[in-house]
Amino acid sequence: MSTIRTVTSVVDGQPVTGSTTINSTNPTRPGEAVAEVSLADASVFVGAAESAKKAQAGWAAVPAPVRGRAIAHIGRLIEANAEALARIVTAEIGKPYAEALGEVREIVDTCDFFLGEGRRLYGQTVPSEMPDKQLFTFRKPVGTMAIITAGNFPVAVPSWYIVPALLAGNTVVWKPAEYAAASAAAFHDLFVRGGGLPDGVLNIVHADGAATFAGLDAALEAGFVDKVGFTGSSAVGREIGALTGRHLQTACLELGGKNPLVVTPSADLDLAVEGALFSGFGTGGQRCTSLGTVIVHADVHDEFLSRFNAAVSAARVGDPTQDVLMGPMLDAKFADRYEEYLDWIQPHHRPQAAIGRISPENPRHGFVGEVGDGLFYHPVVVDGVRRGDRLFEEETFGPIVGVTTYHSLAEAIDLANAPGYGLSSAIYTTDPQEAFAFRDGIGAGMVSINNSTSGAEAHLPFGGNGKSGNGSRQSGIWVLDQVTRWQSVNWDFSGRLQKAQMDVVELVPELDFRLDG
Ligand code: UN1
Repeated sequence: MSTIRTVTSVVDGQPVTGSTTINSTNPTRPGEAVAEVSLADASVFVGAAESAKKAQAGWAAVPAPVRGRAIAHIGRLIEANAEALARIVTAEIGKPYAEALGEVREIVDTCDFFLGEGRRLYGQTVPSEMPDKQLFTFRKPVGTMAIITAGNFPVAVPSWYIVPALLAGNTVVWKPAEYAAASAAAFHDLFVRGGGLPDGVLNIVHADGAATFAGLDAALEAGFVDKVGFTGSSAVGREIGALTGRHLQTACLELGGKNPLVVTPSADLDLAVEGALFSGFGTGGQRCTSLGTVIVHADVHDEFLSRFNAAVSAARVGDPTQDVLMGPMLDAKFADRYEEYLDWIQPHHRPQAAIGRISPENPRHGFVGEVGDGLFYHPVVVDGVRRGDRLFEEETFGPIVGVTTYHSLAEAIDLANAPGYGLSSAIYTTDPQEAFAFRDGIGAGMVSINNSTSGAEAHLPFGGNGKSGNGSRQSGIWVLDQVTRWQSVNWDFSGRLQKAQMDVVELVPELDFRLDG
């Protein structure tokens, strides 16, 4: 029996109670509250941004190697609390425990990567076109960052923003998903304590979408927010992009995906099935990198489908504290929306097995644990999806995978790009020419060859194109361009004004010169 936590916003180191309270519930047993969450209104968000703004100069003045040590300590504290944090994640969003532990590992990996960056944060020395003059570049923190994250990766994805943001000398207001508030509160506690962070450096605000948007708008207007990071749906991403655009800012947007997985005739079919199973149904299909559509060559369609169906039917579904591939939906909101996606199945589609909510009337063979009123759904494979179908064109966050066929690789690439997202993609092939042609033709920011669409490593650029984002990249050295801005410096020590492009010495070439013969 888990304890019910009380979760409030924390602004400038102080708990702030809001005007309404909701429960964050356990999707395995929705009657069970994991946390009582006090939701703040827009003014608390603005206050948090103001407190971050006030704390920023002080934090930036802490030498970068010392901030790197803080990141190192955060990583060690997370590691020491890994099981407890993973248990909260499993209880709150139903992520299978092994995956939840992997998610916590991703925070540690991110800290391990960035702890050394405190001793690098390199700028460049650049030659000048004039004598006695030197050029330099410096990375400067962007200032205060508002980070708004989804709850499907309630602790790993926030760390992708917050670790490099803090390392680079920014302060933060973080708005996590309401249904993952206990995981977020635990993360916040570990970061503040592990990093020895001064008050105001990492503020957390629990609020609903409307209050967050209004608060963000006002905080941008007041000049308290210099950069926004958002992970969530493409629809909300557009709104955030429009809002920040009006303030001449580019948000870091990590949005949805309709991630394709191409199975070529040369593919190792069992490997492709394993990849499709994990990409489609790991995390209940609720990753931004989850598989949308399998695009399988007509010659291997039947064989692939029969092996995929066998794998889906044998997959362990149920209690996320046990060894399962798939637990419940994250939250009732996602279960409701998923039911709408199931309505997109049309007469020309061929669902391969039972669909809908798992219950005594609609049972899943081999279900692990008790279904009760848990938000458990059948994993669904729908053959025969095609262009123009909502199931083919739009993200369907949840355990549903479409299957379609192709005849030439060019057609497969065309189908893979057609929905207009561009986050992740995969091809299963043993032919290097196919692999390279796919890499070249696919619009996605991430390409897997003989691996799942999901499961990116924490130090490679992560991000998408098209409806999946605005081209920003997270993770590794690439995220530094989100959390810092380049400053150019030119230092003239000649003692006179040297004018660029004008006071430049010319060496006179003999361009008419030709060799004899
Ligand atoms: C997300 O769903 O927002 O690559 C992130 C993956 C994970 C991260 C997913 N490492 O699937």
